[in-house]
Amino acid sequence: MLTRRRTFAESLQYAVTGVLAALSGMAVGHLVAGVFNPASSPVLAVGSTVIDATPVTLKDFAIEHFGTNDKLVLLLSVGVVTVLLAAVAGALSRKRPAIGIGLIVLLVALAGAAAMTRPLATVTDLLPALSTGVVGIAVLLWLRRSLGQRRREGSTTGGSRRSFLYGAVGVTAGAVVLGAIGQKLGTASSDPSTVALPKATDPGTALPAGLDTKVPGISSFTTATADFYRVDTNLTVPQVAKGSWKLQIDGDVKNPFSLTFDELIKMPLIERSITQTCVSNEVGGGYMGSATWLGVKVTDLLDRAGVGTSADQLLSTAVDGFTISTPLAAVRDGRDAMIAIGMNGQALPAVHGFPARLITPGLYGYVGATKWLTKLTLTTYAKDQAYWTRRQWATDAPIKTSARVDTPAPLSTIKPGMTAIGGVAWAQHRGVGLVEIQIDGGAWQKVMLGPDAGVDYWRQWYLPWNATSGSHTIAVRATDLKGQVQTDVRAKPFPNGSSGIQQIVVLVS
Ligand SMILES: Nc1nc2c(c(=O)[nH]1)N[C@H]1C(S)=C(S)[C@@H](COP(=O)(O)O)O[C@H]1N2
Ligand SMILES: [Mo]
Repeated sequence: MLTRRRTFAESLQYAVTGVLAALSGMAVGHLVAGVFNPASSPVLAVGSTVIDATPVTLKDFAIEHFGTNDKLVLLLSVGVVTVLLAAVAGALSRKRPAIGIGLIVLLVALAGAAAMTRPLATVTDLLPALSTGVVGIAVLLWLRRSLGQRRREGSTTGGSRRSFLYGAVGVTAGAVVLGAIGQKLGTASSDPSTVALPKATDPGTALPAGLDTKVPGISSFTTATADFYRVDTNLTVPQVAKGSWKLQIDGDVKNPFSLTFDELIKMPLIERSITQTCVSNEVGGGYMGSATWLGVKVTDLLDRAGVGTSADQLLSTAVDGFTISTPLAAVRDGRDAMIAIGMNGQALPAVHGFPARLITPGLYGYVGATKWLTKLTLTTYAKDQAYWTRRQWATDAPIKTSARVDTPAPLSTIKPGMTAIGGVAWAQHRGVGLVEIQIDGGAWQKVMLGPDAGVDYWRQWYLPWNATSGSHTIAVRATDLKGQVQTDVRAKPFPNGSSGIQQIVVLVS
């Protein structure tokens, strides 16, 4: 009995050595990646590979388009699985050290392979995985030695138990510090907020004041940059230094060329208010935002390059190899598709694509809003496909007309009496003509519209309402300027955007 208990305690200690070896190895790998390329960090490289490999049809939209929380969940899962494997291997290595070392080698091989199969990987991307391996094995052997020593001396000696404990605490502290330094290095390499931008040569019409103060609870007319939704496939935000960045224009063009950031911002600049929407936005959802964008017209660049006759697709590539395909006809039909460098009066923040991104009014982000843009290629749909269209999302994806209730909040309880029902409606590039609401299944009634900032921008709306006690359902629908009412047919985001009418329930008491 006593020996069995002792065996268990020993296995536990060996499990701890396995976990500590894995953690310290990963921390050093993260540090090395912070110096060379943050995305090659073992956990991140494995996580990104998992994202790309997950079949679209098996996933909910939230997993397909990684929002910030989903990324955290994914990283934690990769971490937990690694720690569990390391604990098991550590425990097994009590009798057979080869098992512990074998597992570390296997994990390192996986992380290395993941890093090397990332788009644009270079040989230096192997360094984090290699250092993870070297440090992991060294720590494993070192901790084993202190355990082995202890056993020879008899486990009752407090001195050796203490030395193992100190070793373990030291390794943990070292791992935390090195990992944190790696994280800091990986995110601090460029600071967009210090970039000064020129004024627009064509500022468009100034944005009128919205209903923000008039209707409490309504979405503000301009979405603050800090509140703007973020959707991309990146686990680490690409940190692009504007000094080394270039925008290349190639493919079916007479004069391929490239521009530095300083050359780009010397071109004529337009400023436009545009509402961007993610195809993964559910009816009534928050994957959308409205901002004033500063940038260079895509057609100015295309004119300079001289587009050939074969192209029907503008294929854009991000610095990490991610691609987006945009129908060339849409880009050239007179809408203000632009290479944006500014958002709400400042340089783009890193999460929204610094130093430059594509913005195409009227199209969902996955077919027109490439962040960290570095290349525009004139090509054809027959020849080239992009990240999401290769995964069967629609090639041409205009944003569907829709409306959302912001206030009262769904399922909230409000006081009886005069209040306002309000929200936003959008029909990018067609324009919102009419918004109606329906209370408790009654007649559709016209609401008041907020100021008009052009067809590419959302419209705030509201209706004063005398709320009476009880439970009420409120539905909202928008009609575009051509008189086309939004469809009431329910659709999920895949493959070309959600549809249907939002209906909310509120309790008045
Ligand atoms: N490089 C890159 N650009 C990208 C994406 C991406 O994953 N990588 N996602 C696209 C999608 S699906 C959307 S909806 C918008 C979101 O832009 P935002 O994060 O600035 O709101 O970026 C688009 N551009
Ligand atoms: Mo999206």
